[in-house]
Amino acid sequence: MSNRTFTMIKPDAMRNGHAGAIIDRFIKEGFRIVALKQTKLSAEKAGEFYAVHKERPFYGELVDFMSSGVIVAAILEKENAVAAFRELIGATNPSQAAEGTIRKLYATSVGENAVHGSDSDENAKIEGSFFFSGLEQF
Ligand code: FUP
Repeated sequence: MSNRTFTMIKPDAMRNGHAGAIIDRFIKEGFRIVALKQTKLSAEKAGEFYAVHKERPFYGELVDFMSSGVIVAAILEKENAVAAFRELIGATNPSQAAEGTIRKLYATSVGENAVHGSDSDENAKIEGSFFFSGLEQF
């Protein structure tokens, strides 16, 4: 187990002014910041990141949304990070997310759901290296 996960604060949460509160929550929940940056995905890069969803009906909207504004990308470390972080962010659809989770607090809808969290150690590694070189990870 790598104890690392990858996250993005999505364009909705950035536009709504929640980035500071969300990063503060990561730290307060015991995640150590391994890497962190603000960036913006082109439609091409967003399509590549979400290629696994290519055949899904929401793919076009997802790509448009994820390339619609700046994001914050980060690699976080904590024991059992992938599962611990998924619990912290809550269900994909904020209307089904548990009280106190980041998506319950800050997400707008299932499509514009404030944060991304890797779903496996393998994907955490792939997604982290999509955004950060080895020299940017501490
Ligand atoms: P999650 O792992 O919780 O981020 O959810 P998924 O990997 O299933 O979905 C990735 C992203 O696709 C979601 F964050 C938002 C988008 N999505 C939709 O827009 N509609 C859906 O019905 C499901 C996902």
